[in-house]
Amino acid sequence: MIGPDTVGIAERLGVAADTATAIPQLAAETGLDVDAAYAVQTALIQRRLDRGERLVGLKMGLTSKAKMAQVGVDEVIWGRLTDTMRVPEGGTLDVSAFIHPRVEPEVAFLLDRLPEPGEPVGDFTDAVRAVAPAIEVIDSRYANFTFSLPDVIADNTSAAAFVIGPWSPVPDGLDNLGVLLEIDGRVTQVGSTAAILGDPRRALDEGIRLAGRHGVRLREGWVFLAGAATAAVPLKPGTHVRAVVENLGTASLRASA
Ligand code: OOG
Ligand code: MG
Repeated sequence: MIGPDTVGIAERLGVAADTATAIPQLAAETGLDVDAAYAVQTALIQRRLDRGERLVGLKMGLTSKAKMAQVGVDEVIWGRLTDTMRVPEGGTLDVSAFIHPRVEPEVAFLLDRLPEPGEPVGDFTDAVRAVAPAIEVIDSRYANFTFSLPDVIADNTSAAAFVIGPWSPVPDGLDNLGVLLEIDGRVTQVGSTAAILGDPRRALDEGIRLAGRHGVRLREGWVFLAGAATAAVPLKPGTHVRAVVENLGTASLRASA
């Protein structure tokens, strides 16, 4: 039997993103399982690297029950971040470049020296230089923001853009900081970093382990998004979004009108 057409599927997803045009789900039709879906994700990222983008980090997805329930997929997943996805703190995002963008509040880690593959992270503060509040913008390339597990993995876990707020040294009590998402000054989501696998530090262990299975090693200097602590909300044109993490401060962005 011939396997799925990895590059062809990546091209469909890449064009959907480039043209902000939703496509139907494709995993069932093309016979993608989880491993094949990560191969598609690799090809989709290669397409970005081929046009000059740089890998700058890794993001985790579905590390909280709120997120799993929102999208109906209950496995932890990971995707890649490139330099062009980063929006400066307080910057404006051109929402017309996206299909149906959503925002979610996250915690980011700035990676330091990481252990050899297969070895556990010993001291978290050796592996992570700093932490920051963050906003992730996700934009599923699938119609109605609806997908299966292999579909969302192939689509680089809906990654679209991200904002990182100010970096701080790793604070005490990182496993239970309050998290808010505000739109135009109104609180729309409330959570805690405890929602992220019980402790967001666990997201790093999972990222190292799961990405390692596919030959991807996290690098010093990379940004790591641990996953949203709350459900995501639609990003509407002309709005101002803030993610507030207790003791860490705020990440913010403006959606173009
Ligand atoms: C998948 C990406 C999930 C998170 O933080 O849980 C994610 C999606 O919801 O479309 O980024
Ligand atoms: Mg996310």
